[in-house]
Amino acid sequence: AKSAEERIHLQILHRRPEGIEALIDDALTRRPAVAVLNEVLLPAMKDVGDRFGAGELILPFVLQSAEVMKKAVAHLEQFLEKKEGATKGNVVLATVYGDVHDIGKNLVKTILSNNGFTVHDLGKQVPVATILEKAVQVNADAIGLSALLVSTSKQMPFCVEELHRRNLTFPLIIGGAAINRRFGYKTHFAQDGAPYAGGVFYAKDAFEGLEIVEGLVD
Ligand code: B1M
Repeated sequence: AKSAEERIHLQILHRRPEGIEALIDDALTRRPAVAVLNEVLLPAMKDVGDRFGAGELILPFVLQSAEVMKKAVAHLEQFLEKKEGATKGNVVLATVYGDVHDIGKNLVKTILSNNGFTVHDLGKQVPVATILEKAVQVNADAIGLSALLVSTSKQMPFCVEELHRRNLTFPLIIGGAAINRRFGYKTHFAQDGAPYAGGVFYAKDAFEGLEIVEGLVD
């Protein structure tokens, strides 16, 4: 018989939400919630992406897999470690303009809020102007942006340009499948060649995002 872990993987891949909660509970008897996330749910979603990339899956199927993934994460959330107490800081979070991918962004939100941060989640497809307005309004400790498409990742240097132009210094954390550390390094510099005063930090996953924010408010 297949393990609950294998069945979770297959249910995400085959777009079947039924009973995914019970399978997660089963997996939780063998590994902590964070391992269920990192070792079971994220690899399943990666498998979906790889198969879509290889032309094996059509887009509506990917969307349905994403819904199963969301259901799974929503159930898992209560088991992920939570730190109670006063807020450690304020983070404005968004998926960039033109980009509808929000699973990664939502995970970052979960991890940050579970660890004591107040997250102002602006949702997806958010224009830079809206992001900066919110950051000013709440006096954010950091801005977090997610981009999954190569085309929309250009919003990140654009955001840096706007921050720089307005003399704002909010640290900027960027993540998402479309970008990498090298992109983060390049994004640190405004068009006039000056490094952005607030700093640009690349986060490869939600936990690295948390580490960065914790470092910033220390
Ligand atoms: Co789309 N999609 N998609 N898609 N999709 C990708 C990104 C793609 C790589 C698939 C592929 O071709 N293999 C490809 C991008 C190619 C490229 O630009 N290089 C792609 C494409 C092409 C598209 C469309 C253009 C398809 C089309 O219409 N022809 C279209 C674009 C729509 C748009 O945005 N304008 C599209 C649409 C969709 C769906 C709507 C069907 C659905 C999204 C549903 C949703 O999010 N609500 C979808 C999905 C699900 C995917 C894949 C399969 C999975 C993405 C995902 O959720 N991963 C994806 C394949 C892939 O990524 N390899 C793909 C799980 C998630 C937890 O990971 O978001 O990377 P991720 O987040 C991680 C880290 O990156 C990091 O932490 C997270 C947790 O560890 N992180 C941060 C992310 N943001 C962070 C921010 C931080 C810190 C860390 O600080 C602030």
